[in-house]
Amino acid sequence: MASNRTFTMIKPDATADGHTGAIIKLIEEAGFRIVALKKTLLTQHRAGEFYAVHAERPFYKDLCAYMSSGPIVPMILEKENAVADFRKLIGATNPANAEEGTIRKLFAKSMEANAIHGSDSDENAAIESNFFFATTEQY
Ligand code: RTP
Ligand code: MG
Repeated sequence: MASNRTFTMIKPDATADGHTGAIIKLIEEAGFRIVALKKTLLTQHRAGEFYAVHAERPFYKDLCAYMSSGPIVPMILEKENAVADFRKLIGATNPANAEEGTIRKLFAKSMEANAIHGSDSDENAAIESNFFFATTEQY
């Protein structure tokens, strides 16, 4: 059975450009309930832990530098079929391939600075939620 929660974070390009409110509005209008939310900074080391699955990829070092370059807004979201529906809402990794109306089509600047993250599985949604939020913050 699919879990009803996913994890997201608004990335540094989008917070720097003042898109945080607009992105949260789209998320709520799409029917997601915000379970947990904060604004925080990742160190390069902690960004590396978050994206450890990509450690061997050529873009990993740049990704960690970018993800620690400014504030991020991590959130836990709730909705039926949350993981898949949220990936649809954000669109393709490369904004050039993202569908009209998706968050990345609207706000992403490049393949790397692509405005927002969305978990790719129920298992990773739980791991990523616990990376940023204590159990007592996930209500
Ligand atoms: P995310 O994990 O952030 O939701 O993105 P995703 O699943 O759509 O893409 P993924 O393959 O997991 O890549 C993670 C993030 O790494 C950056 N990236 N840069 N320069 C490149 O070729 C490249 N490829 C990926 C992006 O910020 C991507 O979201
Ligand atoms: Mg991913």
